[in-house]
Amino acid sequence: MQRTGPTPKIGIVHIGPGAFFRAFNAVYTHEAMQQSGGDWGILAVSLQSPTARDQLAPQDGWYQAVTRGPDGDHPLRVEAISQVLVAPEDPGAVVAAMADPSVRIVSLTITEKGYRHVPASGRLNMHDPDVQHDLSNPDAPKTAVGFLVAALAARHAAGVAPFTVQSCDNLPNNGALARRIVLDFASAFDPALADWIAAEVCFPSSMVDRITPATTELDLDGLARATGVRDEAAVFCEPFRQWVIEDSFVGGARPDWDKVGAQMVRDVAAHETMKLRCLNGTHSTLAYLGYLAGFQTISDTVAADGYAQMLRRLWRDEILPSVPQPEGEDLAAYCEALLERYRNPAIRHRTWQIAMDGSQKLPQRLLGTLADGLAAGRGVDGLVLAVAGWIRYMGGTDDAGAPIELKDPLAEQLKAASDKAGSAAERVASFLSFRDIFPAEMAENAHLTDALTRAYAALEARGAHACVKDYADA
Ligand code: CS2
Repeated sequence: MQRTGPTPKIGIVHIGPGAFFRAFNAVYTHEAMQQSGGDWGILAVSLQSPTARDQLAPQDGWYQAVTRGPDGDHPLRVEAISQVLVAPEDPGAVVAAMADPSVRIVSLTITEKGYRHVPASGRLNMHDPDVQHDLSNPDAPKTAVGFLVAALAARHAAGVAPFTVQSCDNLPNNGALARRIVLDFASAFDPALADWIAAEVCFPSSMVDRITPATTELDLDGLARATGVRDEAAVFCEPFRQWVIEDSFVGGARPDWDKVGAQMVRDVAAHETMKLRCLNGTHSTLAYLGYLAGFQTISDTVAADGYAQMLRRLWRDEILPSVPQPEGEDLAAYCEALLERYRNPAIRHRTWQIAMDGSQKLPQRLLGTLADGLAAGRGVDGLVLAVAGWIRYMGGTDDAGAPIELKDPLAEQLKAASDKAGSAAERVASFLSFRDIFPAEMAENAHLTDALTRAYAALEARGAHACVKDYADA
């Protein structure tokens, strides 16, 4: 089955065509074009794998975004993707596409590690081997920042207005982070270009939210049986979605996302903090303390005795006191709704998937909240248990003694540190010494080091589930 309508003219290049992008950005843009028209077709760019291209190209870019709620599956046919490129096959073609004046926005879902930044500082990691490659080979980049600067350089040279760079990843002040790494990169080889970017390019921040597990063959088989059509590019997500976007675009050029439910605001910060700390912070907590206890999915974990109670205490006593009030949000109701979203049995979101890349996720999901709690003299036992759970997880063995397949840019270094440590105290001290993750003032906090050591020892002695119940019942 092919498209039902014409292929839309390209107005957006999106880097990172994974499941979340197809369940979120592309759905909003598809609906905005349905509502208001406009040349907002998406050229999707994969920086590494050909998978998305191989799934989408044979079907001319259309696919189904299937929302899964208690009342069953609801497929939406999405036709916003006009083309897919695989950057390593022809990086020059990607740069040329991004330099085309018809492209008004370049958006990113490249995950936390895709920014090649130092999590604790937010600066570009100039020692990253691929960043080094791109600085030496600016016409054949490998990284998102390399492509952004190469395309902006081409537009500057051609006297073409720049595009807007729109980060859509789970990072605080993600627009400012994108701006920072782009300027760090550009300054390294063309200060005049960096000045132009700083003056002319918009980097709006946005808060993005839709739980979208990785697609499985079982999902695709079930959809094919239900619809009679095999759709290799389908994605499966929860009904809930929320997009809060800083309304700052070059020339004001963007799709009418606000006409299909997105919130255009002046300042996204409070919404970002709410989502990163209330949702992603507890997601990571459940991922580590659930996986260690043998629970494969978020819904299985929150159904187990003690976990929902732990979440409610964590939100009430340790997270919400650190979250500023976003306009229009009822924070207590937001957290209760999160618990219902986690309970959705139709969404099989693996704890292992969420546990991935913890070294890149913990600073904005848990450590910022922990630092605020310590500074305010609040109790932080739940946050400490969550961080101790991550340290235990990175030891590579679950509570049943089964090996864990660790996925993290720092997995090798963290596992080595764990293996080398002879005691809980040594293990905690060695993890706290990773300055890319833990700022010095946190690592030198004796109260925290002691609390983490005690929590780690309890996890080792009693297992994650018992520790969760202890915290929930305290
Ligand atoms: C999850 C997020 O994989 C993870 O780290 O916590 O992808 C989460 O599902 C989304 O941020 C929800 O909006």
